[in-house]
Amino acid sequence: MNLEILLATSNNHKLEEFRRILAPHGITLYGMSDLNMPPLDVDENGDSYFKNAQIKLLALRKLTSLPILADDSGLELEAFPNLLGLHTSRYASQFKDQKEANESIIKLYENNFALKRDATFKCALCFSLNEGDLRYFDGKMPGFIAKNATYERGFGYDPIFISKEKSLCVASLKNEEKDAISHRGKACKKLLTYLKIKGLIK
Ligand code: ITT
Repeated sequence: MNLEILLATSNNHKLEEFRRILAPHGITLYGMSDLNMPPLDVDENGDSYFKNAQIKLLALRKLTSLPILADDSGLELEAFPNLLGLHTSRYASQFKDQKEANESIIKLYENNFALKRDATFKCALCFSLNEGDLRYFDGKMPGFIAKNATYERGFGYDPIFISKEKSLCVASLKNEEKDAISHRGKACKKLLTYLKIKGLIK
């Protein structure tokens, strides 16, 4: 039994993570370029991660009859509640590259020992089997902002995020270790349970 799904994202790191999480369950995930679709061009102006995931998904719903999955995710900083969150990817776009964005976050905490370093990665998934069908799943990963960045694996803000569960930087975890505890991995677990109940995967 094989289920084919189109992933509504322009972020290849997300595509890679979803593929490694979903492939063992008999799911073939297509990126938009696999279907010769141009990159997503949508205004992510929803007031929640779920709404933004839905916006990405609905931009493609009329273009394919395949089931579609969309992810909206972000990093929330307890000490700076309005800085990232829904604007997480926009925040990085004002810097030369992601590394510079990561360093800017580390600097926020330097010399300010009173600031709480608590942070949470959040992921909202929107899934549509066909037109008219929309389901939502979410996951989160609690942790802390690191004092120094670690560049080994992962992407985005992984190098500056310490997982509470593992007490290690997420960028130093093996792929399967990240997927077992990550916001995306946890949301995918809920999606997989739903797909099993629907009889779409074993
Ligand atoms: P799409 O909208 O095309 O899916 P995007 O990268 O813009 O791609 P988001 O709007 O959901 O996606 O932005 C989420 C940002 O949060 C993303 O660009 C990363 O910088 C960061 N992020 C999300 N999940 C992450 C993870 O597992 N590890 C590190 N950073 C992550």
